[in-house]
Amino acid sequence: MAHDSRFPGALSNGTGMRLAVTAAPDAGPKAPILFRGDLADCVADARAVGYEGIEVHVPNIWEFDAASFGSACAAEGMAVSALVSGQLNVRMGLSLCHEDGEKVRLAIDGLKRFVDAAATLRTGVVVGWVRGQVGADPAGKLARQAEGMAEVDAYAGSKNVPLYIEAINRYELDSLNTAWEIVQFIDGHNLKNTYIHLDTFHMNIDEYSPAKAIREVGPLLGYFHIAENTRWYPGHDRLDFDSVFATLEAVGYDGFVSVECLPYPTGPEAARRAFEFLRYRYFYDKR
Ligand code: LER
Ligand code: MN
Repeated sequence: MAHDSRFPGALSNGTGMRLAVTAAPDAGPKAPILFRGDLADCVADARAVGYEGIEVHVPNIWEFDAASFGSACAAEGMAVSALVSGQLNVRMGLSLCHEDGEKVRLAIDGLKRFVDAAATLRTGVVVGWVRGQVGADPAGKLARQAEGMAEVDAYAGSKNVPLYIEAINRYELDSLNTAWEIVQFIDGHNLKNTYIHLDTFHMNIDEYSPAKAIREVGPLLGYFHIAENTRWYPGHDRLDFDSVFATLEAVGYDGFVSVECLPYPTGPEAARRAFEFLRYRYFYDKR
C-alpha cells in the first residue's frame, strides 16, 4: 500500500487501526490523561496493558528531549501516536490568535518545535487549544489563526509531519467545533499537511452523529480520540461504538485510535478496562 502522509511511521501498511493511550509527566485530576509520571515508565506501563501507541501531552516543548524519549519507546516496541500541543495554551497562555503578537509568535515557534520533535519520533502533532479563543472578533482572529496555521503547515510539510486539527466542543473552544467546519478551513486555506482529528466525546456534543462526522471528513481523517459520552472509558456508558468503528472502517481509516478519557476510577485502571472492551469487539481478538 502506498505511503499515506496522514499516518507517519510504519503504520500506513493496510493492517488497520491500532490502539494508543494518553500520557503526560503530570496533569490535573480531571484531565483525560491515563498514564502520568516519568514518560519512560508510562510507555512501559501502557505497553504492558497491550497498547501499541503512546500519545504524549508535552508540558514544555522547548525542554522536551525527543531523541531520548524515542529510545525509551523503541526499547518497548512502542510507537508515538501523536504529540499534543495543548499545553502551549493551557500552561503558557500562547495562542495563534492572541491580541498580543508576541504570544502568537511564540505559539507558532512552539508548534514548529513540536513539528521537529514529531519528525524525530515519526509522528504527528495535534493542534487544539493552541488555536485560541476568537471571542468577539471572529473575523480578525479567525484570519490570524489561519495565517499561523498556514505558516506551521508549510513548515510541517518540509519535515513530512502531519498536523491534526482537533474538533473540540463549543464549551471549550469557540471556533472549529465540528468536522465540517475544519474541512472548510483546510480547503479554504489550502493547507496541505493538515488533517482532521475527531474525538467521540466532542462529537457527542457538537455533531449530529459521530458516524456522519466521520463520513464528512473521509480521507482527511488523520487522528482519532475515543471516550464515552460521559468521557469515562469506552464501554462504561452508552456511546454507539459499533457505528463508530463500522464508519471508521468504511472510510478506510488506518491510523491510531487513542483512548483519551477521564482517569476514573484510576488512569491505569481506565486504560486497562478500555483496552479489554475495545480489543474483543473491534481490534485484535474480534469475536
Ligand atoms: C484534547 O484532545 C481534548 O480533547 C480537549 O478536550 C482537551 O482536554
Ligand atoms: Mn481529544
